[in-house]
Amino acid sequence: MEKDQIYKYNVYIFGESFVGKTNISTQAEQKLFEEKYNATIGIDFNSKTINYSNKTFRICIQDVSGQSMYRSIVFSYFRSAQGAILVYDITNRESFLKISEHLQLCKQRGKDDLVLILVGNKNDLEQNREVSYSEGQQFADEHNLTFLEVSAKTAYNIEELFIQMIQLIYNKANNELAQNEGGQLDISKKKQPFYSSKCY
Ligand SMILES: Nc1nc2c(ncn2[C@@H]2O[C@H](COP(=O)(O)OP(=O)(O)O)[C@@H](O)[C@H]2O)c(=O)[nH]1
Ligand SMILES: [Mg+2]
Repeated sequence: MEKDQIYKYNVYIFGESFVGKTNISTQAEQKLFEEKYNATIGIDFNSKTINYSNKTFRICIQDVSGQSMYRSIVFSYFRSAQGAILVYDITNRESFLKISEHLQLCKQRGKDDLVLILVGNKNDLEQNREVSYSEGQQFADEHNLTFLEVSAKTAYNIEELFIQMIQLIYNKANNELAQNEGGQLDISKKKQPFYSSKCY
């Protein structure tokens, strides 16, 4: 029975323009990388299906344009999202410094138990690195975020990123269920509620 069930999660990608948000989501979905820059207008949607631990998960990835004029549209939907990925570019210190603003917006506008992952992208460009791995890790530790460096170009850690996301969301939902019922956590016996039935 469980095999037929699909767990659907909405995940947003935030970060400054040019950090690689669009390429992370297209690499995840279609294994595509685009050298040429195309500015995202509004929001792009991609979805990624992952089979993990005998279950099927579908992540709807909402790729948000950096332009702030779109933020109000974005945030009207954001409240129901289960996860957010905060992306900076390891070759651009400015983009790293801006992460705290994106994080603040997520904390203000997202649901209380939103799963947050900090991502340093373009890890293939070691020679141009401006943000060390340990700086990223330290920021993540301070704010209680999961941290990964990835490359949308080589696909390094892209699959890992989305697997970690579904694990974190799935475990959180099951923990909450266990707590609400005052019982002990036993994932095999818990039924997880379905979230939204479609990508927006
Ligand atoms: N070398 C390298 N370039 C990347 C990577 N990810 C994105 N880019 C390039 O960075 C630019 C901006 O990427 P894009 O995904 O459009 O950024 P967005 O504005 O955050 O959506 C494009 O020219 C991409 O080809 C990466 O992992 N490595
Ligand atoms: Mg984009």
